[in-house]
Amino acid sequence: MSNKKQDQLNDMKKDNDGKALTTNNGVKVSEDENTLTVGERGPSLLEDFHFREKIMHFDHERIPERIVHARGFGAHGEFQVYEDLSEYTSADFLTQPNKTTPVFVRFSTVQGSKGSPDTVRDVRGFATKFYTDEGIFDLVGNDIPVFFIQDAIKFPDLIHAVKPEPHNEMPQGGSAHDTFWDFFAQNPESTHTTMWVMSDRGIPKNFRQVEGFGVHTFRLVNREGQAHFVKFHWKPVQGLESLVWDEAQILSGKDIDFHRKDLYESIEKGDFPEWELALQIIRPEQEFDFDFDILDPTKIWPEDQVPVQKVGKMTLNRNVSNVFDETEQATFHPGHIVPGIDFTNDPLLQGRLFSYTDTQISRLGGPNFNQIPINRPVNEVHNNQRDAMHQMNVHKGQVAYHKNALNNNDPHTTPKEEGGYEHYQEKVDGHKIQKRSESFKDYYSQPKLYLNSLNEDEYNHMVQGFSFEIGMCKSIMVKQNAVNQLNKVDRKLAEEVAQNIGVTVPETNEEVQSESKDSQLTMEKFNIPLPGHSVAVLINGDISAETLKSYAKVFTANKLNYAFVGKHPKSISEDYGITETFNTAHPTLFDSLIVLSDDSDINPSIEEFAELSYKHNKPLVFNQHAAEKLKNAKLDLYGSGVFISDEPDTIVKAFERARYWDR
Ligand code: HDE
Repeated sequence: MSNKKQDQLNDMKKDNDGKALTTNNGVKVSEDENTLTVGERGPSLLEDFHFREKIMHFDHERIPERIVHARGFGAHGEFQVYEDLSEYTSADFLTQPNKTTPVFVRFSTVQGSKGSPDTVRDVRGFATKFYTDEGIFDLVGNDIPVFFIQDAIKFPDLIHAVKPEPHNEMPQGGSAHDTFWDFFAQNPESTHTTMWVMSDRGIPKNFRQVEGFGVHTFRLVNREGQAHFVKFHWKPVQGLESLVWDEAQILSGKDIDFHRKDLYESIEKGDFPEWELALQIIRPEQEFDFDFDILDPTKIWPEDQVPVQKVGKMTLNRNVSNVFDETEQATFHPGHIVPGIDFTNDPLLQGRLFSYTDTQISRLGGPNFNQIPINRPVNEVHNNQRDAMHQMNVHKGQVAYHKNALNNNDPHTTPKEEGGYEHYQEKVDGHKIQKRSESFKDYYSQPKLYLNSLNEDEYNHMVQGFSFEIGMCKSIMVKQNAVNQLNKVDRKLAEEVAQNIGVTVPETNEEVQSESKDSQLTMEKFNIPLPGHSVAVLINGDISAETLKSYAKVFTANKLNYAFVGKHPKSISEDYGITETFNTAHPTLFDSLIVLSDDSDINPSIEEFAELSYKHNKPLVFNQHAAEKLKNAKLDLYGSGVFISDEPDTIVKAFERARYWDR
């Protein structure tokens, strides 16, 4: 399947097949292994231009990593709107259901550097570039609907606090350290987002199963110039799943590429992840109808109050050809908008509009980064901007200014009725001040709403998250201050965390009084479809090829990924084999476990595998022999989510729940 962006990229792709090796100046090279020297053991000669060029280019291969969101992984895809949304917006990609718009998505972690592990506890970036026929629209969002701060001027402070500490550059990839928790305690607006990060949302199982949120309040503007406030959401068709913290930590060592590998392999296999674009819309006259300020990025619009409408679908169906050329050089910007979409006065959003281009100029070495293939729009670009580093175009003609008569005033402006962008004509009136609006100052009601909306397991995981993270701080003062903040949200939470980390429970109960819940905040509400999950089948002793074949049949029929794991690799039949061994496979790399045994003694590695899978609450299936042999293992053979059966399709039943928290 081709799309406009792919066609454009294909035109720029370089293929070395059958080609002669040349220098960058096109001279054919005859020798690429030995430098030019005087005699076989003599001095090297600088006149070896191929050597000089090869080394010089290599010396400059690295560019600065992103200051935040450095570690990321991207894929191409398509977006299609379900119905014409012209009631709300004039944007062409949102009003034409027949139209397929190419997209490029980059998922990322925030804190860690480019080589940090995927499964750290962190917010995930979810940035989407829509290559629309009216220009590029970037939805530069996260997997958590709120943000730590309300004003962009505090962003450097937040990031300095969460990044590795400057005196020893530790820790890498996480927020479990003093400066982050000091920031948390001293900047109460960070409470809400931090609660989300300490919940299961902070350790997603993969990129395919995260939600996406534009976070800010944007405006949709229709052809008549009428505006509505809007929040953008991505709802994963794959459902939402998280890791267990212990599992996430082990994975950071076992496979630091865990998330990118999952996305890459799913797409390679043709198992394309999908998200539905969803909108929450507030009419202008409702702006002040809520007990929170709709411009405050630390607040959600509870879905029970402002329903979410699913309006379109995005499918990621193509991996990049080259990660540096495409993913690393991609420049997302919340300021890339198209006619029919506009900003609001959210002070965080306004600040972002400055930051992204600015950082991209230093990261990509000049202002012409829009000409890099991945960043080019699919429609034509014409203006009077000229020159600068790495100019890729050859501009014709004498004229590079507006207005002109010499070139018939081209390139010409376009009236708004014909698709020229027009900023929404909001009326503003006020004094210049540096002060946060009073309506932004309720820092605790929504954290409480989030807490009230979690189920018991999710609540317990959050207590563990806080206890681990704050517990890792060295300063007793920081730990105490952090617990004092939690005491403003919820007394029980503060008590439990205080006890776990050995600080004092604050004397007075300062918790915000609210019983409010939102039914859409628990991850439980997501249906988790079976396809795409993985099964490790551990083989003990002699299991017939026929038996394995009958299991493989069930896995294939249910689109489950699987591996037969044994002591040694072994080809069983033409199609089936033991591809993984107890040395290469690990329980954290699979969603579930089946143990098939004959009546020989169980291999100790299988016992360890089963115990860890049990600890991580995964579905387990043992055949009768295996169950007998695992009698002494540290797991409850009759516990929740443990099935004893010789039937291959028991795994389907076992996956009725992706995790059995009630063990
Ligand atoms: Fe970003 N952010 N951000 N951010 N952000 C960057 O831009 C910034 C914020 C987000 O995959 C940087 O090109 C400021 C919120 C994503 O390439 C930088 C503020 C949200 C990505 C920057 C915020 C995001 C970035 C670093 C406070 C969710 C990765 C490299 C006002 C809605 C995009 C770059 C990618 C990247 C600045 C807050 C999401 C420095 C000043 C809120 C997904 O410009």
